[in-house]
Amino acid sequence: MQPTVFGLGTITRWKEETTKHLRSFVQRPTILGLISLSLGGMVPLAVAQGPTPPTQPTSSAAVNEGPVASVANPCPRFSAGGVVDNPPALFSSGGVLRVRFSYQTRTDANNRQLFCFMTPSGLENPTLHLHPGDHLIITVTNNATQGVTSDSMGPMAINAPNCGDNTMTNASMNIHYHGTNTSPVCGQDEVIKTIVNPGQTFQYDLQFPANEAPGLYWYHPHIHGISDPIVMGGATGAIVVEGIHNVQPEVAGLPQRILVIRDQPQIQGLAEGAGGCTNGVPFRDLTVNNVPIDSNQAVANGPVTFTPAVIHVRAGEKEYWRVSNTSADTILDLQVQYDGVAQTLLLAAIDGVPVNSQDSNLRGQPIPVTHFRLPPASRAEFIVRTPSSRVSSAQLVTTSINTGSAGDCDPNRPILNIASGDDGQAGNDQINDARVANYSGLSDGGRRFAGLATAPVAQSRLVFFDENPNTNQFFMAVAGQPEAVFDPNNPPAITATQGTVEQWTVENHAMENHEFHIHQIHFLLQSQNNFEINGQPQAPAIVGQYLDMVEVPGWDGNPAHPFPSVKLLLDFRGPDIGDFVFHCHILNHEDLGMMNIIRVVAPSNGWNANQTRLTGTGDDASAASAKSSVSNVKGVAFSTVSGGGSK
Ligand SMILES: [Cu+2]
Repeated sequence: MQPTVFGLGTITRWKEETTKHLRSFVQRPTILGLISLSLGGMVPLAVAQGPTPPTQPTSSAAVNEGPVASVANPCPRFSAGGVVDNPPALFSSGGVLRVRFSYQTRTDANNRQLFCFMTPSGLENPTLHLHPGDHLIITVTNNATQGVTSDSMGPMAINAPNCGDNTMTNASMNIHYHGTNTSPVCGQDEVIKTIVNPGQTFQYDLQFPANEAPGLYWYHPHIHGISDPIVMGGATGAIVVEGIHNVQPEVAGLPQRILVIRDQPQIQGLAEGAGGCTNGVPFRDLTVNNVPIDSNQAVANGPVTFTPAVIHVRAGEKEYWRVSNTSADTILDLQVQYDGVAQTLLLAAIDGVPVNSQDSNLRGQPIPVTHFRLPPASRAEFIVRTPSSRVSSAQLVTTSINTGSAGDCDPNRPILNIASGDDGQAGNDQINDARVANYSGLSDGGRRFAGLATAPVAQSRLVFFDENPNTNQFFMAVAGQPEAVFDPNNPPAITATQGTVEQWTVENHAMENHEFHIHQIHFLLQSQNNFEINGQPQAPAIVGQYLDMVEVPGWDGNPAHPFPSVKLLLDFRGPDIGDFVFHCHILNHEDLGMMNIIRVVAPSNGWNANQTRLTGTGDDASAASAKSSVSNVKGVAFSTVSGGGSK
C-alpha cells in the first residue's frame, strides 16, 4: 500500500544551519502500530483531562488529585555572579514521592522564552529524591500560556494507540525521566506518544526498579520538534536515586552539591568564530542552578568575558559534587583549577551508575581524573578537595571544545568561583540534601548491569549519525535501511528481544560531534574507535563503564579516514518491553530528525532469555512475537483513559 502524506510542517531554529526543516508525516498502516506501547499487557494509569474530563481511573498506587493551578511568578532566575545553592528538594516517604507540577512558560527581560515545572508552593524544578523500588507519582498540568515561540510547526496527528492527547502542537509537553531504567509504557517513561496539551492534566506513576543504580538522573520534556527550546528554557530538574554511600563509601557523609548546568540562547546574539573557534564566542550561554554565566562582549570584536557563579566552601575539605549537564546542546569538559592547575577529581559515578561497581565486588572504585567530558544529558559525580587558604584563584571551568567543521565552538570559560569561607551551604544540614548519608554497610541492590561484559551477544548491529546539509535533515540511521528523519508515527526501525544483550557499533558519518542516547537501558562502553585519526581525543575514564550517553566525534571528511565510532553492549536483560527511542542528545539535532524507534519484545520461540539466537532471523522472531501479542493485548491499549483501569 502506498503511504499517505497527511501533514507538512516547518520549524525555525536559532541557528542558521538549522533554520528550516521540512517534515513529511507518513502514515504507515501497520499492525505493529496497534500494539505500540502496550506490549506485555501493561495497563496505563495515565489520564488526560481536557475541557471535558473523561472518567478518571484510580488505583491504590495513583490517586488522581485534579488539575494543578498556575503558580504566580513562574520560572524565577538568579542574577549573574550569584551564590549557587542546591535546588529545592523533595523526598519520597514510605516508598512513594507524590509531586504536583504546573508546567509554565514566560519570557525574560532578554526576550528568551523560559519554561519550568513549579510546585503549588512555588518550588521550581525541585530535585526528586527516591529510593530504588519507589513510585514517583507526578500530576502535571500544562499551564503554558503559549507554545514555543521560535517554532512554526503546525499541529501533527499522532496515530493510535495514543497516550493523552492525539495531536502534537508547539505547546505540547510530557516528561522523560532520563537514564532511569523504568518502563516505556504510557503513564511511565513513554515519550513517543505521550502528549499533554495546554489545559490538560496527566498523571505519571513511575516505578523505579528495586535494583536501580544509586546516582544522579534527571527529568525534562521530550516532545519531538520542540525539545531543544524547552530544555534550553529550563524545564529540567535532577533526580537522585539514593544509596550511593553504600556503594562508593568514599562519598559517605560528605557535603553534597547538586549542580544542574543548563544552556540558553546567547544574550548578545554573537557569532561563533569560523573554524578554529578563534573569537571566544560560545554557541550557547550557560547557567548553573539558574545563575547565568552570560557571555559579554563589551566592544565589537573585542574579548568575550564571563561572570562565574559563586560557591562558598570550607578550606581543604572533601565535598561530593553531583553535576548534571542538562544543556540542550552544549558539551562540557569539566575541570577544577586552583591557580591555573588542574586538580584531581575522584570520579564516583557516571550517568547514575557508580563506577566500577557492577562487576567484581560490591564496593565501587572511584577513578581519578583531571578533567571529565560531559555530553549533553550526561551526569558526572565526583569528590573534590576544596582549595586551601593559600590558593588565590579556584574555579570550576569547562575547557574549550570544537565539535568539528560543521559543529560549534565553545571556548574555555568559568562556571564557578570557589570561594573559601564557612558561611556557605557546605555542611549546612538545614538544607536537607546538603550532605550524603553516612555509610551503613555495602549494598548489593544497585547492580542491575552485573555480568553484561561476559553475557553472550544475541545480535550485532550498526547504527550511525548522518546529516543531509542540503535539506538540513538529521538522521539516526540503521545500516541496511533508508535514512529517514524521525516521525512518531513510524514503526520501529529495530526489534530486540527482552532478555538478550546486543552489541552495537555507533558511527558518526557527519562532520560534527553527535551524542548517542538510548532510553530505558544503559550500555557498557567497550571502545572508542578512530577518534585520533579524525583529530579528536578519546574521552577519559568511560571505557568499561555503564553509560546512557556517549559522544561520537565528527568525521574529518578525509575519505581515507574511517568514521569515528563507539562499540557498545546494550543490556536488554531487564524487564522492560515496548517501544522507545535512541537519538542524538544535542536536542537541536534530535528535533531535526536524529532519532529512531526500537521495540523490545518478550522472548518467543527461537529465543531464550540470556542466550544467543537459536533459529531464524531476529526480525522473524520479533514479528512472530508481535503478531501473537496483538491478540493478547488488543483492546487494552489506553482503554482505561475512559475506563477505570487498575494496576
Ligand atoms: Cu547530534
